[in-house]
Amino acid sequence: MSSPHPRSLAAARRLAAALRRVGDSSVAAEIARRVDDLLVPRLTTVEAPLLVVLGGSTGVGKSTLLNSVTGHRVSRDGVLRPTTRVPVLVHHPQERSALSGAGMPPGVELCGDDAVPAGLALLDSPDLDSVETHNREIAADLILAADLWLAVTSPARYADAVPWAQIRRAAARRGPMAVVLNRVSPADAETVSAHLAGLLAADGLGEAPLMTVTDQTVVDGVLPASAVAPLRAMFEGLAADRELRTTMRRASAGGLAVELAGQAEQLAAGWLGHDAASTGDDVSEAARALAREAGEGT
Ligand SMILES: Nc1nc2c(ncn2[C@@H]2O[C@H](COP(=O)(O)OP(=O)(O)OP(=O)(O)O)[C@@H](O)[C@H]2O)c(=O)[nH]1
Ligand SMILES: [Mg+2]
Repeated sequence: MSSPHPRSLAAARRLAAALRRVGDSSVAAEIARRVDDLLVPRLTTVEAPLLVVLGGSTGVGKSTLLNSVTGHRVSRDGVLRPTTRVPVLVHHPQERSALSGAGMPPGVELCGDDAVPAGLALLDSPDLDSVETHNREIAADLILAADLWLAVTSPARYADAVPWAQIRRAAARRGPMAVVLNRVSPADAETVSAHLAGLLAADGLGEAPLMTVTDQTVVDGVLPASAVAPLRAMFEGLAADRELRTTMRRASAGGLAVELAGQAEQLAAGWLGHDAASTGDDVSEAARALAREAGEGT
């Protein structure tokens, strides 16, 4: 068993307590909730199933990819946009209890499926740039909760401002990330993939692995197994490597700690010179302590 991280854990709890003392700030309460529900479990359950989130614009084929990886329709795909309304978390049936208390985002529909390798939980998200307010509201929690963010995009969408902003947000949270260029025609695959790789590198994201899935006929919601073989191989590789998963979950926790500490500091900075200044000092000090512990290797 890997040990928990007593100093980061204590710093996280101290920040949540300082935020709760603030009183009637809904932003402070929201950050405290995320510390308690998303960060603390990541610090205490490093060996829980790795949360892999498929994120991206509506219609890029997230649900179809997930269904294709399992080989059957687990998450509803469709032509009506947006199709996925609630995050669907697909996991190995024997790991359901390991998911409780492991920092999964709120409001997910759990679905056990033998085709998901143990050690991973795959989350099909609603489109995160949605016209639907509710979808946009859960987007932030999903980005924060992901142990591995799979940014799914397509030749039609990858250069658009909104999906790109989402890739940047996920990168800013400093957790492990990979990019899937989906639905690309075999003839264009090389050119489009090189262009996307160039854009990622220009944004400092050149280290994120980039995978290409070519456009093929969908039958009963599923692409041919060969189309998603690289994705499936990545999942199986992660499932087989417990040490790598633990390292990724630690990296995810570290990135999340720095992100939430930054949000808390920003909030406290707004109180300087006001009545809440001394409460703000507590929050700010607790946030800096958490960022320091996280920076020293969660
Ligand atoms: N021809 C073809 N159609 C695809 C492919 N991938 C997805 N589709 C179709 O595109 C439509 C949208 O796919 P979904 O998987 O529902 O997309 P999504 O990203 O989950 O969309 P939301 O849930 O709305 O966010 C469906 O009708 C799919 O059958 C592909 O590789 N080739
Ligand atoms: Mg979907």
